[in-house]
Amino acid sequence: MGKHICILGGDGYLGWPSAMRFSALGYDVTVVDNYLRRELCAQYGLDFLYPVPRLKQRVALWEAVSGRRIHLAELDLADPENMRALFNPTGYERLCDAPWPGAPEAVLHYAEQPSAPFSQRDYRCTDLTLVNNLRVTSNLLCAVRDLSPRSHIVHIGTMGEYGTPNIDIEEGWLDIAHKGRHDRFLFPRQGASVYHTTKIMDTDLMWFFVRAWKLRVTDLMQGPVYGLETEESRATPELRPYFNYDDQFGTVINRFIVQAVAGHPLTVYGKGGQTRGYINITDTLQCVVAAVQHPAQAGELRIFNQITETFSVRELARRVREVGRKRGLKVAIEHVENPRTEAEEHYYNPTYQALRELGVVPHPLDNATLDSMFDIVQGYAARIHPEIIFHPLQQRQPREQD
Ligand code: USQ
Repeated sequence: MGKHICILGGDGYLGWPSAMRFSALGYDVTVVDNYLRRELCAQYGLDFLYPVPRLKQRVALWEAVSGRRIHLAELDLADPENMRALFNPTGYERLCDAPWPGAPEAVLHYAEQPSAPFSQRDYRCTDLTLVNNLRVTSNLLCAVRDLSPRSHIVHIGTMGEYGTPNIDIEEGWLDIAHKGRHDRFLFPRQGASVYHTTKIMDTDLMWFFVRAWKLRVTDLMQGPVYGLETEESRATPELRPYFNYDDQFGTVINRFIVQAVAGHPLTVYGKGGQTRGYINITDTLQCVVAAVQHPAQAGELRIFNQITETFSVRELARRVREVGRKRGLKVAIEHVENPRTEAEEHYYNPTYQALRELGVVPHPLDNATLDSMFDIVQGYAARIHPEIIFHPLQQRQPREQD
């Protein structure tokens, strides 16, 4: 097999930066996307902070700045025939209009609806999230089993699969002693949203396929990501990943910076003791490269916790306020009623060593990083729509009755 990597969900916040990174490293990269997230954002009026060209243009721009070609297929992977065509030379050549680069060494799977609040906004959003996420994962597993069993699947999972248990969180697995006997199981999972629950189901499905057909799979349990610039996007702003700051698709650090720039109070949900593991987008790229370059064995479901450090949202708000104030902005913090169902004060102590052992060098969040994010976001201040920053009434929580 050559160094071909297929990136499912290649238009996304992480998909496109990953495509450029692997291309820069000399891989033959194929990106696949049906623009689901873009279309959902357009349909619900959730504009990106800045315009982001569609993949065809980005692929051409990347070729112009790097001299390297990324192959593109615009198609819906929830259709099993589309997924299967990607792993077949004739199907691939028809879809990508490019010669078959050989079976992929790795398939990076980002092709899922990624938002927790969106997944339970109403019954249609729940249906879309469940059907899309589970079908794409299942289609991928079947296609790899049947057509490309040596390809290494690297799936983006989430730390939210574990929830916030009152014990330390291990990297995916837990050794249990019960009535004098011992065994090893997946670490107990308890998602706080429909979206997180689809990721738990993905893990179960992948574990079954690994046991039954000896596939090789890495599941990366990632925390909320922040940032909007990677080494490759510095060539031109049109290569930046898209950036949401709304309360459906925006992640919290990105949102707080936009709020500070817009003069909107930083929206800490509830008490603000919710603690998560955070990671810079550039560290995410290091992690996925490390996972691909050190593949799982046949018959192994390998799970890594992909975070750099932990913060409560209260602490994050204070960090963003401090940097914003140094820049002369008036930044306030407001504890708003929590639109989510989650513990607001809890124990949180995850392990996250395995990726470091593979050579990942973490970059903790510092004021310089926040400052560089402010620099970019302030350039687009005129494009911020305050009305999409916080709209709790649009959301429907599971505890409500019809
Ligand atoms: N939060 C606030 N104020 C806000 C937005 C969020 O206090 O304005 C809080 C949330 O209630 C939550 C925490 O900040 O406790 C993180 O929220 P988030 O929106 O940044 O992240 P989340 O919804 O958990 O989801 C994001 C990505 C998802 C990924 C997940 C990793 O959208 O795709 O899987 O981060 S994790 O959180 O570890 O599950």
